[in-house]
Amino acid sequence: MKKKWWHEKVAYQVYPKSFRDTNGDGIGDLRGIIEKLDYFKELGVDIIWLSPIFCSPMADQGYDISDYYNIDPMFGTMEDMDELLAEAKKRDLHVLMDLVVNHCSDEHEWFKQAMKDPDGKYGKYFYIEEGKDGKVPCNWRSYFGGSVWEPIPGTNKYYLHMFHKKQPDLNWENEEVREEIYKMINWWLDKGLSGFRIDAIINIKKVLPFRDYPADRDDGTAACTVMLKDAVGVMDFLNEMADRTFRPHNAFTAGEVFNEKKEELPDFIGDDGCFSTMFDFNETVFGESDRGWYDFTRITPDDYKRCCFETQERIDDVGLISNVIENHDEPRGVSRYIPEGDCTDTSKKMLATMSMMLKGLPFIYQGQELGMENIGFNNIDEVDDIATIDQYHVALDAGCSEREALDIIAYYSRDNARTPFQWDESDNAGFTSGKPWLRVNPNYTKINAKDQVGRADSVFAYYQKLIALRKNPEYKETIIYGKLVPYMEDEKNLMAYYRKGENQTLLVIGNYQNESRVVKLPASVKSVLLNNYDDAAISSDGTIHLEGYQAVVMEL
Ligand code: TEU
Ligand code: CA
Repeated sequence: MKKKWWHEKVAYQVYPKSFRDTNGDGIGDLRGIIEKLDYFKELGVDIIWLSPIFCSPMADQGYDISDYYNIDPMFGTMEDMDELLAEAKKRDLHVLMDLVVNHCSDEHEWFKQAMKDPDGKYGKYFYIEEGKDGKVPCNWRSYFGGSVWEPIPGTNKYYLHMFHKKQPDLNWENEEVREEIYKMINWWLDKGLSGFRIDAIINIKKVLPFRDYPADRDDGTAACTVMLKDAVGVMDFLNEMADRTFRPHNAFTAGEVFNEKKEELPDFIGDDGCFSTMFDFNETVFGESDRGWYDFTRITPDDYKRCCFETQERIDDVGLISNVIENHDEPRGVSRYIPEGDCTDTSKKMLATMSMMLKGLPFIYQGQELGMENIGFNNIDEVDDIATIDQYHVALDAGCSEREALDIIAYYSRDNARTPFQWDESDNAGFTSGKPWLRVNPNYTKINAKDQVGRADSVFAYYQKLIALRKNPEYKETIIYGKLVPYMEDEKNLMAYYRKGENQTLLVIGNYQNESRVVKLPASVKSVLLNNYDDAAISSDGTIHLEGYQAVVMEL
């Protein structure tokens, strides 16, 4: 793998709407981010990814863009964006924006023109199909439920939306569309962006002509993802885009790729791949079922371990993987991957160690560094997210009670990650002086940045140490071969792996349970580099006594 400027860096995802509000409208804004750039430096991160801040009706929280060339007034102005880029550059922070080009908003000018003349120039910017015998063109189900086809009033035609009906898919088969997209990407890169996180990009290649797939639900629909296995040629689009935009700018790109085929990995993230990195979603998609969240299998510590290692071994040296514990599409990781009732600062630090020391580029999601947790829901009216509301109804339709349905969405909803950032113990956690757009987690008086920054035993301080260790010149060359310590592989609730370099071998070990245990070490210990307890009881007989949820990084 060739070294690039982003290797050994650590990235941080900002969800602007929930990060910090400076004008009292209850919505986070760019000025709120500008004022906190030193917070990112104090944590030790290098790359900042901003979830979308372009003009948008916010049907899907900004992932429905109505103007790619302007900042939505709710977040601020283009001058604010220019100031953010300039202030970030002064601090050697790289800024990424979110590239959402599988679809745009139905309020984008292109789509408005298309609806006026579905057969005209702009109609060809989208997928517009005639119905079959008065029915939709095919039985695919949107990511957010219901058909992917929306009727065009006054015609027997429909337009395609893999996501919400206010997110019409752009027709990537149309070269004019691709040219429009490349022009926009270059415009932003020329403004000084370091790159992009690339949204839902695996969906841009459709199986044509559109056809039904065997239904996986009683309503006769099939998950739209089912077509991905038959969609051939996405790499042609991605390489063309990279050649026309990313590569000439040496831009950093993080692809949001799901369902990729193993043989495609070099094309995605290899030395000559179209992206700099892609995310490990193995732990995220574990236990999924097309029938809905009510039918999912919840992940255990051993599942988590296996998912992490399967990715590490699959990626091996092909390219750079990006490891996440959570993001804006997922629940809070500490509430998901730590067994119920065991969620403490100690176990949060253990989880952070297990993920952050893996080979790859860590993306920390806002609040993860504080150990922010799921919020829970008393009723569906507390939920804003379209995906969660859909899954709530899917659970009820499947026969779940109201309480069961609320418990299911409380565990999986991405609104858990979108509650306002918890800055301090003042009203609304210091996020806003107004009414927050989404409920603040009531635990903000106990979990907030003001309490943790500067406190040596806080989760925040532990993340600082983890990031510093990853960057420590003495150890940053250690790369994991992705192998468990062989005789520990089948030990229940024990996660242990090597990081090996030319001259060092590190052992990363986590006791993923409340009960303490004694573990035989594979070699003698030169030094303990990180520990979420005050000390590590290493005995002369070559064993270590691990307390509940103890994590230790040692040099062997
Ligand atoms: O998510 C794309 C995606 O693959 C979905 O499965 C997503 O994980 C799901 O909608 C979560 O319930 C991207 C963005 O990250 C997501 O926020 C957007 O909703 C989606 O694309 C549409 O732009
Ligand atoms: Ca605001």
